[in-house]
Amino acid sequence: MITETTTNSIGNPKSAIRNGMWHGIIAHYGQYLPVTEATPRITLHEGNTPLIHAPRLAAEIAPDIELYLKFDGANPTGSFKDRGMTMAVSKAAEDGAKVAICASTGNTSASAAAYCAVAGIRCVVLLPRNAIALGKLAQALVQGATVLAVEGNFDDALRIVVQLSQTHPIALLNSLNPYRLEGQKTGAFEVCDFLGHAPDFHAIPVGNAGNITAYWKGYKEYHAEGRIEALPKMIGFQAAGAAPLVMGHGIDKPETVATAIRIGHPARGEEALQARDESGGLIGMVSDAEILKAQKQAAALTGVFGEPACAAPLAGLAKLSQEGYFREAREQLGRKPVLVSVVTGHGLKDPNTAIQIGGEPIVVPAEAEAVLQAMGL
Ligand code: AN7
Repeated sequence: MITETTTNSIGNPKSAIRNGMWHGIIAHYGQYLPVTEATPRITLHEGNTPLIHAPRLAAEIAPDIELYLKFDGANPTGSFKDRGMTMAVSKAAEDGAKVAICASTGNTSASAAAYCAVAGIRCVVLLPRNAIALGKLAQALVQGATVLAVEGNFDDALRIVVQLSQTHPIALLNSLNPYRLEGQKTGAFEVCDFLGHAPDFHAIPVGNAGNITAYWKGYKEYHAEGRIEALPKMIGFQAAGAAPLVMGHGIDKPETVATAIRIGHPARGEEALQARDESGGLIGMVSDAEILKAQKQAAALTGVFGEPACAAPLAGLAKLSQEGYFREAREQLGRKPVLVSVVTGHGLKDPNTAIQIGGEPIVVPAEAEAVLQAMGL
């Protein structure tokens, strides 16, 4: 539950929730973030996203867990990237940056473009040509970024922006920027604040591996502060065609329908493996067919419409549950383990894939009788 924060010493001490309204993660969690009074607040009031109990989905895919979805697709630009971007762009503005750059499989570029629009910083985004979802491309273009379609994949684009940010006065907004992780760790804080404790397991899609790293950091910080008593096991899932952390080596030509996580050389790979090992969790992989099935199941059984990448951990959970993975935890706890899976991006981002799995509408004449007939009544 969110209550008025009076301990927040950053900026206005009572600025976190004013008149019942949410003012973003820096306002709410500033005491845990590397900001000072001199840091401009570049915000779209991101965060405070719903944690939704999903018993109907759990009954279908993993009946031995208590499943919650953290719907980060409800952020202002439709993905979890906004948590990191409010921090990264605020710090870039504090440093006087005039130009910012990122490589992206889509969501980072949409978020970067939006926050740079707030700050008045020029934004340049490098996207793998013909390999990002339509909604994300539209966002970056409409929000005024310079959009470059690179004739290569995400890993190529990332290599270029890292190089340029090292040789030119250009702020790097990828999750190699430590402020991105600082912002994204607030997702873990929100989960714990809502539940009143940490979940037993935390499931998450893994691409460039920034978010699993950030969540683990957030849980560990809350634990060190004594705000939670136990830590979750971190369960990451990659797409089978883009699963370097499962295979144990980089993938030069990653392929998956979940374009958000079509990444072969994750920048935060080592940290992701560390999060897995420190927490006693795992990183697994699922096929594209499993991803698409889980995406539709999740939307139809929870009302939470996530993009394909978010279905990777859900498809993974179904497999783990069938294999009896949660049995031991259930016996130890004497109850179903609580598992939070992050729905990292909104399903509307990728309408082309959604239409493919959604099926065709039934065409009917404009008559009540025909509608009843189509309904099977
Ligand atoms: C919906 O936008 O990498 O493991 O450039 O958009 O932190 O990379 C997106 C990644 C999961 C994976 N879910 O997170 C980008 C980008 C969604 C995403 C991930 C992404 P990381």
